[in-house]
Amino acid sequence: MNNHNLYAALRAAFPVDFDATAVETVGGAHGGLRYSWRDLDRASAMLANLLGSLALPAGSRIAVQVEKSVEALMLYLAVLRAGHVFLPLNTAYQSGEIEYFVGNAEPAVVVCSPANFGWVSKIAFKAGTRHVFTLGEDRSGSLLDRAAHHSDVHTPVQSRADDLGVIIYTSGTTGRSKGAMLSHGNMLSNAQVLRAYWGWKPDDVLIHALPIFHVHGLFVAIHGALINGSPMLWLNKFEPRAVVELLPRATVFMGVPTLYTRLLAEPDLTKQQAAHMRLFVSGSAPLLIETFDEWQARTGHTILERYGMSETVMITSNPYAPDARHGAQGERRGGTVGFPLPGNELRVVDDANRPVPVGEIGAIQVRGPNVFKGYWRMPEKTAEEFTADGFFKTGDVGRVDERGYVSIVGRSKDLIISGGYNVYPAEIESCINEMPGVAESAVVGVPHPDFGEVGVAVLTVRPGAVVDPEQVLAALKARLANFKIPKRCVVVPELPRNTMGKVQKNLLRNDYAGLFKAA
Ligand code: MCA
Ligand code: AMP
Repeated sequence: MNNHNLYAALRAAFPVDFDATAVETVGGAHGGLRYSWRDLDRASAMLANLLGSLALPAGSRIAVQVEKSVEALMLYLAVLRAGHVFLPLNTAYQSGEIEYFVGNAEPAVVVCSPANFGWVSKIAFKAGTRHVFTLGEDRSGSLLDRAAHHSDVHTPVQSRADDLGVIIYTSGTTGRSKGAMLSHGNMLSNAQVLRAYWGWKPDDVLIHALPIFHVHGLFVAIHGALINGSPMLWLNKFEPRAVVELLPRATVFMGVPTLYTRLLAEPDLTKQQAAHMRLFVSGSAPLLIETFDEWQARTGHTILERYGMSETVMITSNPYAPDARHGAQGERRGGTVGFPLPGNELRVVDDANRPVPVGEIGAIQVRGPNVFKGYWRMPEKTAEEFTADGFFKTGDVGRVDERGYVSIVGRSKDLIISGGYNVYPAEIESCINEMPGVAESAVVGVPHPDFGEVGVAVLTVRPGAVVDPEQVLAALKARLANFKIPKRCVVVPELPRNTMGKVQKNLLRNDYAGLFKAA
C-alpha cells in the first residue's frame, strides 16, 4: 500500500547527495549555520522517536509556540512522520489566546519558548496536557536535550491521505477561533500541484523569510522547497536588506505584499541584483497594482500573485508561463489571482447559490483535494460552511473574467488583513466593549502604506464616562497579539447606523480612509 504520510513524500524528494546543504541560516544572531538533508532527516527522526517514547495516542495534537528556527521546522517534520497532528501558534499570541487554543485542541504535548515556560506550562497542565517542552531560537531548551537520547533512525508511520496532519486556527467573524483540520493528502496534493504549476527546477534555491506558524511560510514555501529537493536560505526574521543581498544566490522568493513594499524601499534592489532570480510569489493579502508595476520596473520581474486560505491551502495562481492551455492569455495579470489550480474547482455564485454570469461579482466557492476536512470539534460550523454539493464557502467575493482570471474584489466576512495577518474586528470589539465606560465600538480596516490595511477602533462612551483612547489601546495590547491592535482609536458621539440599526462600517471606513495615507 502507498504511504500518504507527507513527510515520506517530502523525504522521497530529498536529493541523492544527502550531505548537500538543505538549509543555510542567514542574518541576525542565528545566521551562518548549514544544515544538510541528512541533518533534517536525522534530527526529525530523533524528535519523532522522542514523541514515540511518550506513548501518545495516535492523532495527538502537538501545539507549538516557538520563535522561527530550523529546529522548529525539524519538529514540524517530526510530528508529521510520527503521525501526530501539528498545531502551530503565532508567537504574538498572549495568554488569553493560548488558553483558548490549548483548551480547545487539548494537545498531548506543548512546546514553547524557554522564556514563556512559566505561564504556558501553567495553562497547558491546567488543560490536561501531560508534556511541556521548551525550544529556543538558539537550540536551547528541554526538547532537543531530550531528543538527543533517541535514535536518529525512524520509519515514517503509515498514513492515509485523509489522516489529519495539521490544525491551523483561524479566527471567526463571530465567536472564537476555529481549528481548520488539514490532512496529509490536502497538503501533499497542493504541494505537488504547485511544484508543477510554478515550474520548480532542479537548481532552485528559495529565500525563506516568512513566519512558519501560518500556511504561507509553513506550507507554500517549505513544502515547495522540500518537495523539489531545493535548498533554502533561511531568515528567522524578515530583514529587507538581507533579502536583497541574497537575491544573486537564490531563484525563488515568497512574500506577503508588505514584504514587497519594504523591499522596494531598499536602494540596492535593482534589475542587476535580481537577475539570477526566477520567480517572485505574492499572496495572503491583495497586492496593490502600484506594487506590481513598481516591482516590474525596478527588477524586471513580474510578481506571480496567488490566492489561498488556511482551510484550502492554495486555490488559484497566476500562470508561471504562457502555456498551451491559456495560450497568449497566459500572462501574469496584476490585480488578479490567476486561474483555479489544476484539480481545484472554483465557482462564483449569487445569494441563491446559482453561478453568476462570466464577469459578474459573487461569492467564491471551491472544491478539490486541497479543501480541508472541517473545523476541529465544530461539526455544525463545518456543515454551515459547505454547500450540499461539497463546495467550501470561502467568504471572499470575486469575479472570473472571460479569459478565466479570478479577481478578489472584497470579502463577505468582516475581516482585516494587516501585513498578511488576519484580524477579526469582532474579537477586538468584544474586548473593547468590556472596558469600563465604553458603550459600544466598531473596528474597521483602512488603507496603510506599510501593512496594506490596518484597524481603526471607533467607540462611544456611556453617559458621564471619560475614556482615554490611548488607554484602550494599551489595555488591548495586554490581551491580544500585537498585530491585532488597532493603529488608532477614536471616540465619537455615536456610530452611524442604517434603518435596521446595523452599524454602517462602510461609512466609518470612508471617514478614516485617509488616516495613514503615505506622505
Ligand atoms: C507587526 N506589526 C504589525 C504587523 N506585524 N501590525 C499590523 N500588522 C502586522 N502584520 C506591528 C507590531 O505590533 C509592532 O507594533 C510593530 O509592528 C513591530 O513589530 P515586529 O514584529 O518587529 O514587526 P515586523 O517584524 O516588522 O513584522 C512585519 C511583518 C510581519 C514582517 C510584515 O507582520 C510578517 O511577517 N507578516 C507576514 C504574515 C504572514 O506570513 N501571513 C501569512 C498568513 P508595536 O511596536 O506597536 O507593538 S497565511 C495566509 O494568509 C493564507 C492562507 C495565504 O494565502 O497565504
Ligand atoms: P487565512 O485565514 O489566513 O487563511 O487567510 C485567508 C484569506 O486571505 C482569504 O480568504 C483571502 O481573503 C485572503 N487572501 C489570500 N491571498 C490573497 C490574495 N492574493 N489576494 C487577496 N486576498 C487574499
